[in-house]
Amino acid sequence: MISLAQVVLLAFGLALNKWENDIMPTLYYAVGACSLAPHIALEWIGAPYEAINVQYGSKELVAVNPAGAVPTLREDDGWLLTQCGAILDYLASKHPEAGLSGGDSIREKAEAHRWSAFFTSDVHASFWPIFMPFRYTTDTSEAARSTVIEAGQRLVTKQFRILDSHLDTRDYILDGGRSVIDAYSFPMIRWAIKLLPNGLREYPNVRTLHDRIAADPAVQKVLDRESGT
Ligand SMILES: N[C@@H](CCC(=O)N[C@@H](CS)C(=O)NCC(=O)O)C(=O)O
Repeated sequence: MISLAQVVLLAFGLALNKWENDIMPTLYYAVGACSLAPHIALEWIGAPYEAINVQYGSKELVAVNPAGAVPTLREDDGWLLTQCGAILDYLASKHPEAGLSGGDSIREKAEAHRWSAFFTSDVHASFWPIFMPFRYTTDTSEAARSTVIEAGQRLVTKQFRILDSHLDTRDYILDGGRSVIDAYSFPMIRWAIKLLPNGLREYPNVRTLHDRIAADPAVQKVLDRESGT
């Protein structure tokens, strides 16, 4: 038999949950950055949100994220969340009705974490030497810079081979269908198109995923907003 205290606690929990779900988020993003992923996720979700274009390390950004990096998410009550993977996971959990988590079973959740970690730690990290070669060598010569960039390209290539092979039998990265993890892949696939010597030529499945995501009107809307058109 359920007690009155339990009923009150349950009602309180439900009210808290509803309140947490109803408050509006603000995304701090930079053009062309990995913040494009939560920007797309927010658009897919379709609930009200605000998106603010910021410069890396700006006063406005450092006020919400001491690292001066994007993405940063701020909820209306002042709660802040950084780290792209955490933000995507949070948004998918906050809006189960959008069906972007990739599934709720223990294994489906583990797969989502696995691929989120892959993009954060393996793919994103492989691009760093290409974006900021001067952080990876104390040699200031042009030759050293080119060598670091080439090393980064090799690292990215290794990760894209893994992704392309995974997509051989799938339309989306997670078996549960389109998810925030596809959104996570999108900015990185765009970087690869620009920064790998052969673009996506050796990764036809990644190209197909890219084209599928890029054709989505919600994604086009976000890209237009980010490019200021
Ligand atoms: N581990 C962080 C990395 C965030 C990050 O470094 N974002 C880049 C843009 S893709 C950035 O803001 N860079 C600015 C800087 O490093 O100064 C995450 O996954 O959110």
